[in-house]
Amino acid sequence: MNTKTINTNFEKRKIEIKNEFQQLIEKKNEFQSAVGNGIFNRFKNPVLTGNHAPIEWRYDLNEATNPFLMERIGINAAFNAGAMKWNDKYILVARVEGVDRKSFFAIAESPNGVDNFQFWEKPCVIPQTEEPDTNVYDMRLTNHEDGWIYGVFCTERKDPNAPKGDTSSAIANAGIVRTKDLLNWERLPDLISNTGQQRNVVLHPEFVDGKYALYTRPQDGFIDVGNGGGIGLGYIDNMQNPVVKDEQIIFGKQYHTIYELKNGLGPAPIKTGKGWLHLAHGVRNTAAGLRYTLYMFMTDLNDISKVTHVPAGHFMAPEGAERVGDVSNVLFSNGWIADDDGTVFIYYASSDTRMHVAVSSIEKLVDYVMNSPEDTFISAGSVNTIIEQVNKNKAIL
Ligand code: M1P
Repeated sequence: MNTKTINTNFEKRKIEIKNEFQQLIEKKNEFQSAVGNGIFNRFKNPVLTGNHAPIEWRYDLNEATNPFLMERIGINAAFNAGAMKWNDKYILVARVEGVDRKSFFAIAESPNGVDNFQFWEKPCVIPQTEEPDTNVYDMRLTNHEDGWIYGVFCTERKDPNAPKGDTSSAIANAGIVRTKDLLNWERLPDLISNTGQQRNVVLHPEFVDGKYALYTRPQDGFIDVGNGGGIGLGYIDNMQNPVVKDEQIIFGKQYHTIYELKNGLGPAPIKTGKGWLHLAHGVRNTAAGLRYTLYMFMTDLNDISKVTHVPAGHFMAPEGAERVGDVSNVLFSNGWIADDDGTVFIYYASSDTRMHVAVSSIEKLVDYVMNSPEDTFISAGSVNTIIEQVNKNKAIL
C-alpha cells in the first residue's frame, strides 16, 4: 500500500464519519403517536446518545498519529441530564459516560428542545474538593432566586472503610457547584447531612424563610437504602457551608407502590398557580431486577413540606426500545423545562443509556396531578376506582 492510498482512505473515512455524525445531529424528531394519552407526547428519536459526542472528543484527527482513523476515546452513553433554558436555547447538562466507566458532565443545546442537540466544544470542568470525586453524575440544575445557577450532583468515592479486597463499596454524597454562565463552575463544599449517604439531592429554586431548601434522599449504604430511600427536605443557611438541618422525610417509600424500594426526586419543581409540580422516580424490585418509573406529585405553594396530590402509579414507564440498555427497565429524569407559553419539555433517560423528550404543558400536568385518582393501596380499591368512573360515564351517556 503506498502513501497515496493511505491518504485517500484516511480522508475518505474522515468524510464518512463526519457525514454520519451530521445526519445523526440533524435528524428531525416527531411525535411518536398523534393520539397519545392526553397527558404528554413522547418523541420518536432519542435526543442525545453517546454517538452525539463530538468527533473531536473521540478521534485523533492527525493522520500521522492515527493512520487508521480509529476511535481513540469511546463514549458509552449520554443520559440523566439536568435541563434549563439559556439564551433562548434548550440546554441539557448530560451525564456522559466514557467506556472507562467514568461519568462527566457536558452541555448540549438545541434550538427547539426536541432535536438538533449538539454538544458544546468541550465537557464541563468541575473543580475538585480536597478529596477528588471518583465519579460524578445526575446533575440537577436550579436557577435560584439568589442569582446563581446551582448544579447539585452525586459525587462517588471509594469507601475508605471497605474491607481489604472489597473493590466496589462506595460512598455517595451531594456535590455542589454554581455558575453564572454555564462555562465557569465554582465548586462549593459537599453537602453535610447526618442521615447517611445521599443521592438525588435537589435545590428548591426559592428561599424558604430566608434559607435554602434542599430535597434529599438519604440512604444507609451506596446500594442499600436501608431505612432511608424516601424524599427528604432540609434547610441550609449558607451554600458555602452546606450543613443540612431539620431534614425530614416528606414523602417516603410505601409498600406495594411503584416507590416501594426507593423514592427519589427528579428535577427542581415547577411553580404553578395551584402548587409545586414535582417529577420523581420510584423503584420497585421484581424477579427481573429493579424497575425505575417516573411519577408526579404536588406540594403546597405555601408549605413545600406538604404533599397535596399524588396520582396513583407511574406517569411514565419504559416502553419498547427504552426498556433495554446498560441498566435495563429504567426511566430516570432529572431535567425538565417549562417555557413561557406553558409548554413543558420532559427530558428523561432510558435504561442508563440515552436521553429522550416528551412534551406536555403546565395546564395538562396540573390537571393530571390534581384530578387523577390516588392509590388506594389495595386491589379492591383499584376496582372501586374503575367502577366509580364507569358509573360516572354511564350517567352522562
Ligand atoms: O441505574 C439506575 C439509577 O441508579 C441510581 O439512582 P438511585 O440512587 O435513585 O437508585 C443512579 O446511579 C442513577 O444515575 C441511575 O440512573
